[in-house]
Amino acid sequence: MSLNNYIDLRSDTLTIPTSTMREAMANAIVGDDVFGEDPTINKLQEMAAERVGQEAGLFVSSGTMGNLVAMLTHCQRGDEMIVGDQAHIYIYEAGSSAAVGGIHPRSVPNQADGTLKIEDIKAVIRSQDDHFPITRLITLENTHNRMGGTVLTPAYTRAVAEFAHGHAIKLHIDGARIFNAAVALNVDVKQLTQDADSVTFCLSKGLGAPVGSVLCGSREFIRLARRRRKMIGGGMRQGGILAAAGIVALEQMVDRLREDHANACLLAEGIAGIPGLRVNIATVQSNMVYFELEPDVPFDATELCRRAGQHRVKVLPTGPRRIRAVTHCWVTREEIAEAVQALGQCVNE
Ligand code: TLP
Repeated sequence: MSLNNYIDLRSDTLTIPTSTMREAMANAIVGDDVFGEDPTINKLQEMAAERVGQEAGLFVSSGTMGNLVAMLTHCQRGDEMIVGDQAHIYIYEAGSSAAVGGIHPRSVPNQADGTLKIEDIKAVIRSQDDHFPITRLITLENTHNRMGGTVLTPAYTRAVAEFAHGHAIKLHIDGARIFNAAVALNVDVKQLTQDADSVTFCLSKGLGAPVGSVLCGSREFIRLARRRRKMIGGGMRQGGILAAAGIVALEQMVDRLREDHANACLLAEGIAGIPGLRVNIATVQSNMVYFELEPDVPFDATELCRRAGQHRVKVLPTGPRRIRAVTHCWVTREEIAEAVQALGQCVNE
């Protein structure tokens, strides 16, 4: 089950397509998507929009592209966007809102559960004054990657959407792992997405497809977003080859995310029992486990990851003493037990 003979827990982006996906890809009926004529892409876009309770969808190459196209569609140059200070959009997307869109990011602190406090959002909304940019957009992230894969609830999402709309501000959700959130909460994913003005989700993370994300929103929003996607070179041509795997991902890979979450719990419990490692179990709500080296461990996260590699386990340093492990469909329960054992050995070598 492992990837290239490793128990590779660095990310769920490392998942490779299943044999059903490869078969669907080989048999996909394709056309030119820039003409709107790829039937497989069209089918995926309709399925995706229906699943998340939005009117229309747009296939994009990545979560990063989906977020950028959303920001470009909601905002004009010089507008401001409110974003969590630990958000993927803010930290890991090469400053695209500013670099490509001329959009000014205004960060507010992410809470330990991944939320933004509504009072913090309220405090940074700009008043009407020629000195200020115009606050146009709020972005949320669900699940929240850097806060530990934490899950935002339907009630919280609805509250932020109502607040945003009350101030004539749009809400975008970076839902790279929104299906993990839905499965963790045992709710229909619509409850996490239908109140937003746009949402992106990734097919190529825990859902296992090789490439692609879908941006969803109203019909008019997606019409405008298509133009922004074109502008940044994202026309998908015969991308139905990829969309075919995305359809399988939506049909077959969502419910099984439960296994990844159970494995993440098992991993976290195992790590909690290793002297020298510290893990905050409360944040382990989906398929991620972040853990830290205790202060008395005489080496850093990079060294721990190097040692783990020698035991056929790959984990990712995300800070000087912070490490991330992500469970996914190519890691079995037995391999989780093996990984815990290996990590224990690494700390004591
Ligand atoms: N995250 C990747 C890395 O970029 C950190 C990972 O391994 O977790 N939103 C969120 C919340 C994400 O975690 C990611 C990818 C993206 C967007 C971007 O998706 P891609 O990689 O498809 O551009």
